[in-house]
Amino acid sequence: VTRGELRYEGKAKRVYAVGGATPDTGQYIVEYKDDATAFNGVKKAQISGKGAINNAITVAIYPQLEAAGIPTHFIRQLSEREQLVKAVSIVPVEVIVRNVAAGSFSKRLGIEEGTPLPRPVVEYCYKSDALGDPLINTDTALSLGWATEPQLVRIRELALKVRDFLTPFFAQRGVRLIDFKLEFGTLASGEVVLADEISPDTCRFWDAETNEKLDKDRFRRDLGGVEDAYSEMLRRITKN
Ligand code: U5P
Repeated sequence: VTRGELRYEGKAKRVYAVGGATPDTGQYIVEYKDDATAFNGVKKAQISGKGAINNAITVAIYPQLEAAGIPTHFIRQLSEREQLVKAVSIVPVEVIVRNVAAGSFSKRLGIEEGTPLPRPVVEYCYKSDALGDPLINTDTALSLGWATEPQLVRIRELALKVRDFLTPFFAQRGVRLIDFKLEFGTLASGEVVLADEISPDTCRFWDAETNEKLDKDRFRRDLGGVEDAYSEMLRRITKN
């Protein structure tokens, strides 16, 4: 499988059509970059090895989500930085699931970071770099035609199913899953599938013993040890 035309370039990934004489229609190649951004691209850097680590982490997790009954876009790993995925139309909504107050939730509501939430909170943001991913609700997404009502119901159900799988998965590896961001796509049939990565770029991971941050907050908050934290997460995820 070889890369065809570049279809999309985001902050951390590039998406290509499949190239060659007989391109596999309905499939894309996703390439993970080392670029890191925070605060909507205001802060930029390269984190060496990040693309390969995030690809490896996502590749390790996605088949387990599939096995747990969550349909995804993932087909297979192609190389250190590349995956073959089903072509989907991305729903322009970032779905955030929170187990513990942190980040923008703590700031917005004045709740101390680290406060456990008695039940998970699902939030939705409009995926727009220009607008800084503003918080929306499902009525916004419906009214603006970003998804249908059954698709939004399914997205929430799948997001909570991902949370129910990942929370104990990480706990078994000595990691508290504080919160995470998901993206969903639709297939030509309209079926909703999980897309995008699950990695220290898109999740908050705290060490279960020490509460040490093992995620992108090390970059966002200039805590140092970014590469080490990402490698440590890969090690824990692929250990068993
Ligand atoms: N998050 C992303 N991308 C964004 C914004 C947030 O992946 O553009 C993730 C963070 O890594 C965190 C969760 O795990 O969503 C909630 O972030 P925040 O709203 O508290 O900043």
